[in-house]
Amino acid sequence: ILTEKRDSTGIITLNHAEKRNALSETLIEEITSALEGFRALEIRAVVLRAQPGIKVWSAGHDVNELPLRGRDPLGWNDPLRILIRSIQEFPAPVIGMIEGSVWGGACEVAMACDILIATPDAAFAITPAKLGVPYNLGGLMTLINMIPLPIVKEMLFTAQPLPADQALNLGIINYIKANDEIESFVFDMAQRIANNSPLSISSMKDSLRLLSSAHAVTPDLFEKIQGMRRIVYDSEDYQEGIRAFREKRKPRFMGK
Ligand code: YXS
Repeated sequence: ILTEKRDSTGIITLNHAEKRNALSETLIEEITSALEGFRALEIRAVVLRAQPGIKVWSAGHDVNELPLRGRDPLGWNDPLRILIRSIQEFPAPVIGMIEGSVWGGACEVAMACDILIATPDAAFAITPAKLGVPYNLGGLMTLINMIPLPIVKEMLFTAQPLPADQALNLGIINYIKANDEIESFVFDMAQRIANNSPLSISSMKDSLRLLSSAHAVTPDLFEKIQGMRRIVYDSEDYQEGIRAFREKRKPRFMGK
């Protein structure tokens, strides 16, 4: 990643284009430690972006780091989960500046941002079904807090990209701006945020996080869901999804 401080705004630029900014443990650790550094500097707005003009904002979880059979690929301490929480718990607003396509877990990273501004070519594809991955409860919570349920279902079940104009119509992203306008638009908004009360904003951001995740899940319900998910990540289909990705071929899911 590249990091930059511009007045009270901190900028994180994903910078591993040769691997399409796949969210490896290393890349995620760089992002989370940059956020920790920004917290110490009392940064008042963060911009999370990729290199200008990029075709793929992020290809999502690094598939080569997905555990093979028998382990939850999206457990509490897995890097992607740590990244999502570090964005959601950062005391200042995080603006996702999206150019290009966003895949898999990177869609959830985008949806964990507080405000999303995208270029017309941006698109969002949530792809666990393409790999045979059972998305986790917290991750689904992030998605349904940002996306209307019928659209979340369409995105999860088809694994097809949702284009920026459709995302704007649905209120998933705040603005679409042309490539040559988006940077100044995003930084102007970051500056407006930085000029307001950081204490007020931080308390409201965290209150909204707590309110939006306040869903009663009984122990039975939780264990039922975990049991269902375990059947999936223990399945042949889960292994087939990862194998197919590595062999650069279409997966053949047999439902077992
Ligand atoms: O073959 P080399 O070594 O050059 O590397 C290739 C790809 O293997 C690598 N790469 C990735 N490596 C690990 N994890 C990834 N997700 C990943 N994506 C790409 O980057 C190099 C260039 O990739 P290539 O040749 O395919 O680039 P392209 O421009 O032709 O196509 C760009 C994409 C993004 C359309 C294509 O790379 C792609 O479809 N990537 C996978 C997108 C995806 O399905 N992501 C979901 C990952 S799983 C996840 O996020 C969650 C666990 S979940 O499944 O629950 O959503």
